[in-house]
Amino acid sequence: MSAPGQATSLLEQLGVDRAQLQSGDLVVRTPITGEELARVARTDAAATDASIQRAAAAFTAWSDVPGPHRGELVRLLGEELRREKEALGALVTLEVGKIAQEGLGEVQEMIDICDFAVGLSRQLYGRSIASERPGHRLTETWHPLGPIAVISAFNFPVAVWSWNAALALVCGDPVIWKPSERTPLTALACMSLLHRAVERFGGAPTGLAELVIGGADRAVQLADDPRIPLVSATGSTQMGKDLAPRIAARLGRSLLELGGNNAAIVAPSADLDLVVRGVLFSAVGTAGQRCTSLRRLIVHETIADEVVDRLAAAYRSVPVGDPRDPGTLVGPLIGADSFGRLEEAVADARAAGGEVVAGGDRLLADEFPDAWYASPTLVRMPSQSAVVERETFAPLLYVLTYSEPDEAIALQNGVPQGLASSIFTTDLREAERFLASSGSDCGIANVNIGPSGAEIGGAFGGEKETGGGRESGSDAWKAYMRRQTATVNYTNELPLAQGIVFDVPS
Ligand code: UN1
Repeated sequence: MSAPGQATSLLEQLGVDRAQLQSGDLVVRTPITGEELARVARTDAAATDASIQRAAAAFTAWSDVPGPHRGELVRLLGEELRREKEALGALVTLEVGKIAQEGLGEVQEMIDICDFAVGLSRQLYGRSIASERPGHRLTETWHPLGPIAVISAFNFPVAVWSWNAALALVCGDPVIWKPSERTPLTALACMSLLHRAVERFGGAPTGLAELVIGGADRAVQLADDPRIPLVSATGSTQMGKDLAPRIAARLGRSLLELGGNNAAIVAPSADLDLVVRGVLFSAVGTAGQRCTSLRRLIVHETIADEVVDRLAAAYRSVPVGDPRDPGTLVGPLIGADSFGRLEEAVADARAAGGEVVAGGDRLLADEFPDAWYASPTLVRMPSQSAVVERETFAPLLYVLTYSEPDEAIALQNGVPQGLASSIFTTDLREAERFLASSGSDCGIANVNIGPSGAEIGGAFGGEKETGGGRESGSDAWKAYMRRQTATVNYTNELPLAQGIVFDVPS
């Protein structure tokens, strides 16, 4: 079936109204062939304002629903996702060009976070704190926060929404979602599945989940609106730098998950079979378009030639092509711009003394003249020059060498971003040194796996220009709630804290 025909039938199966796909001003194309899939309407400023208004009204009702009942809605969403895993995964493949396995994996991430959130809905634990005053009780309670804006990127078009939405919904918060302009179809499909869950749930307020389709102007509108206490934004560092000051200017909260420039250190004791497999998945998987993709390999000088030779052989044999074909491991880049940035980075790397060991070319241009397939690219660099310090969202891996462990850690930390990192070693001391406070400065630090492909159970995010936010598992839910400290006096005395005496003379 043609890509447009396939998209139409998947969207129908997923319950998206045909009328939403035909007459809009936003043309959606598949990166697989460049063909048009649909025309979707953008949400204008007035309609966005109405969405925020509905979400604010929904908050009043939803925040009163007990947490475990809110969890029931997310449980039903998880069921809908399980039922439509294949269809939604295939739509992810069509809309962003991920291989079938990774499209399915992304939907599995959604199912996993729903399960996590259902459990969480009964565990929004506060604390009981020892009071310094006799007859007093001090507690901490987590209350719902308000409508949350979620701004997501093309590369994980559905999972990132679900990390935020599943947590926000159990925390008592409505969600206003602005997906990437490149991925409105998977967003419409998610809204339809959530709608099915809402119907089965019965009695959820209108405005609990809103969708805003648009570009940077809509993101700015959400960032500026004081009715939205938290804006959770995933995308480039530049996007974060544009939005964060606006949110801060109204003293709103932001949760930022921005660029990464993720490295793996390969120590002399490393198991090189693991290295080759781990590096391939992290560096060429998802065509290098994960924020956690491996971009820098820091190899001990004594094994650098061997590692590069083995990787170069593997790089040359990675099947690049139509991501719907089961044998394909690398699909297309999202668009021409991405390929342009890859070319530019390769040219800059060459100018800085880099040697292109594999890749760097456009592939399949005859078969798919309107799509952008790149050969996985491996470049040996003499040093960590400016081009290595910037994130290029493509299957481009720089190889650097080191001689002393401290030098490897300094290189790993010597970039502006701080998302994910890893070390391949069988030496316990080296591994622990990497994980210690003086080791990796990233939000994610792995041993004997690459930097990408995190599970939902851990907190996800990073430091420095990555923005500092944490989404998904662990206690990331606390960002979606407000903390209230309560002191209760159950005596007929009034002792003051800090022992202050404040007696009115009688
Ligand atoms: C992203 O690229 O924005 O850890 C998210 C990973 C995935 C999520 C990536 N679980 O690679």
